[in-house]
Amino acid sequence: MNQTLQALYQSIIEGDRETAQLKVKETLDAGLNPGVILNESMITAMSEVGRRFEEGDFFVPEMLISARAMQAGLELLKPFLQQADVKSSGTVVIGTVKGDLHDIGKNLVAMMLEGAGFEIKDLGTDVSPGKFVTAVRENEADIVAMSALLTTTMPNMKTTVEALQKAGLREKIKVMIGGAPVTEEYGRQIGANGFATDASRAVTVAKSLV
Ligand code: B1M
Repeated sequence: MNQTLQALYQSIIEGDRETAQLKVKETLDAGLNPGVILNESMITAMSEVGRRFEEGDFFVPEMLISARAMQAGLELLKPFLQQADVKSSGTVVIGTVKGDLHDIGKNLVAMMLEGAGFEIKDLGTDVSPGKFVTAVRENEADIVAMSALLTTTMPNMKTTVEALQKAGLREKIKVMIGGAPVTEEYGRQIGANGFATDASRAVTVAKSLV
């Protein structure tokens, strides 16, 4: 990792928003690829935060300030991650499932889908199955995209698929899922139409669904 990427990585771990933004600017000015900045420095930093949390070196407040620094950096990176002049590819209702407050991955997926021409209706975090159903109906969505970061909230993806079925919407909508603990196999089990491991693959999957 070069020095500026290393400094960006460090600023996210330390939860230093100003430095994170400054370092994103510097890496962009130096002509580094936005995907490299995101994956090799920023996402790697969040993985390290998770590792420290598991080891008991970090607690929830540290995770939270790191997340804020990450979000601040992402704000600046956003226009560079998105493609220009793309036409509407369909409407996506996206959210993190009920009980789950993690939104960085979901925001990245939303950002990349928007950049690829999808209309995005972002429901935020802790989204109940009923709220997904209402939003799908109101927005005449083509895809419902669910994110989960906790093994305990993953089952709410299944509950949401069941709620769509009950509402008579399941045949009209494609369901796409992702998030660190989510697997392709789990997607098959709950009858999802698509699964992606990261935000750029999410774009490929979404395009293949519409
Ligand atoms: Co929490 N957290 N957290 N956390 N957190 C994890 C997820 C954890 C793995 C940490 C650990 O123990 N190593 C662990 C989960 C363990 C498990 O269930 N197996 C955990 C825990 C336990 C918790 C709490 C329970 C802690 C507590 O309170 N004791 C609590 C739960 C709160 C709740 O949700 N109800 C909690 C809270 C938090 C904060 C609020 C402090 C904060 C979130 C802030 C925020 O999001 N605004 C936080 C953070 C920051 C993390 C870690 C460190 C980082 C997550 C992140 O943003 N990663 C995380 C550790 C880790 O992931 N290694 C951890 C970067 C992001 C870009 O990656 O979200 O995976 P990710 O998204 C990826 C892919 O997964 C994919 O694309 C993205 C990249 O391109 N993707 C999709 C995501 N959604 C997709 C949807 C798609 C397709 C792809 O299609 C629809």
